[in-house]
Amino acid sequence: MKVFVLGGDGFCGWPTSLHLSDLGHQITIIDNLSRRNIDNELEAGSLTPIRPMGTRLKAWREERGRDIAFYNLDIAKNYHRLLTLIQTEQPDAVVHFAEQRAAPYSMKSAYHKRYTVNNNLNATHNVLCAIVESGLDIHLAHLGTMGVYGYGTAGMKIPEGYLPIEVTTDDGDKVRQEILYPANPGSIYHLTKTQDQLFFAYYAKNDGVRITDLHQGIVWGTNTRETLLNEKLINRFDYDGDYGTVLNRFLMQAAVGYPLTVHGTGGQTRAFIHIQDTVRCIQLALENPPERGERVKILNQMTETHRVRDLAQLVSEITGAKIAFVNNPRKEDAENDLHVRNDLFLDLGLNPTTLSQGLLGEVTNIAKRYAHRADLERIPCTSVWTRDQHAGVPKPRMPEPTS
Ligand code: NAD
Ligand code: USQ
Repeated sequence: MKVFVLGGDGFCGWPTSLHLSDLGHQITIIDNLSRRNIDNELEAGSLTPIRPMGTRLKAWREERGRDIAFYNLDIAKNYHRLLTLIQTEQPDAVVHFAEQRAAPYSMKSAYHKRYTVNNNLNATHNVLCAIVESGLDIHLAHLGTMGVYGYGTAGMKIPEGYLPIEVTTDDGDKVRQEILYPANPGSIYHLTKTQDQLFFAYYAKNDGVRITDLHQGIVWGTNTRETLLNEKLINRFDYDGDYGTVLNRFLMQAAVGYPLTVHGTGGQTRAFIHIQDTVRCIQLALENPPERGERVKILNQMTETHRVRDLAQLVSEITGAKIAFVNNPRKEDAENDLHVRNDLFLDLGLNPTTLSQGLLGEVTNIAKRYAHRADLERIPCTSVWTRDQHAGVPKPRMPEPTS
């Protein structure tokens, strides 16, 4: 298969590109390197020493004898370059990772909200428009988020995208339907993903575009079988207050002796998936596309759910790290239960990597190994959700590092 990987320099996109290339697919990465520029803006960086794209691709060629093409372009802005690439290369599938993906970054200021909306919505819409304009029957696989659902239910498991409902007509008849699960975003970033869903529903209905939307949980871990082949292929590991996600942050904090920063009571329950399973899920999604004219295929790409304070406890038990309960900089429920269906991927053969299998290795092989690269000043989450917080009341209380 010829596959375009949009956002192929990122945390999920890079290991996915290698995995698909290793399976024999012909890969083209398109990425404007905006994530690396945001690192410059935030004066932060990956805990792991990620190499420039040219070095990465050369190392992959040396390891596996396979070429991956790379184009540096902004898919939210350079529509005609994107269209021309699609027309000339004629990919069978496009995997779309190319969005601003951090909730805290999206809430930092009006600039960051507007950037996230402009970037993410235009990126997604340009891809859809270009697929239609090319006239090709391309399968689009998009990385969405569990956060489109919000994180609670009325006591049922969150279904895979669609909610069965029954309405009573004016004549008293009962009509059954399936509708998109009601969107309930918790940040401007998550909001863009809920809007993406409407683009997809429309283009599937109007133009018969074959679309898979993968509602992914929080990805943890760093490396995959392919990125482990050579240190020059290493994947990124974000730990800063904007881009670091909770479990990887806890692992890194434990490694540098920084108390684990649990927001509020840590009662937030979230869905998780290991990066190795992410790349396998993308493979499975590409191997099982929807039919032309079918509604958007939505799969929940997660393998387990955990409460944040339980994760902190687990990491603390493994490492001896202290736990600090800090003021929550976000506007979110203090406590929630989360039950999610993920039967579709399990039925396709996903064999999940569980926290219990992978956690210790991640602490030792990555967090401790690269701890010397950490900048502890980048750890606190300084992005806040509301105007009152922006006005300075109350400011998040951050723990003092212990070493
Ligand atoms: P990332 O920021 O590491 O990677 C995104 C990549 O897209 C970056 O390399 C960036 O430079 C590129 N990009 C962004 N805007 C672009 C544009 N306009 N044109 C070209 N390239 C652009 O993020 P990630 O963690 O790899 O996430 C990838 C996708 O998966 C995102 O859409 C995210 O919403 C989704 N997702 C991620 C997680 C997670 O925990 N990391 C969880 C659920 C869903
Ligand atoms: N949290 C802490 N301490 C920290 C960091 C986070 O307690 O140091 C808490 C947050 O308050 C939140 C939870 O942990 O309740 C998750 O935060 P996160 O930063 O790990 O994840 P989130 O902001 O939801 O975003 C991440 C990815 C995003 C993806 C999403 C999937 O950055 O791209 O869409 O996970 S999901 O959470 O399922 O919506």
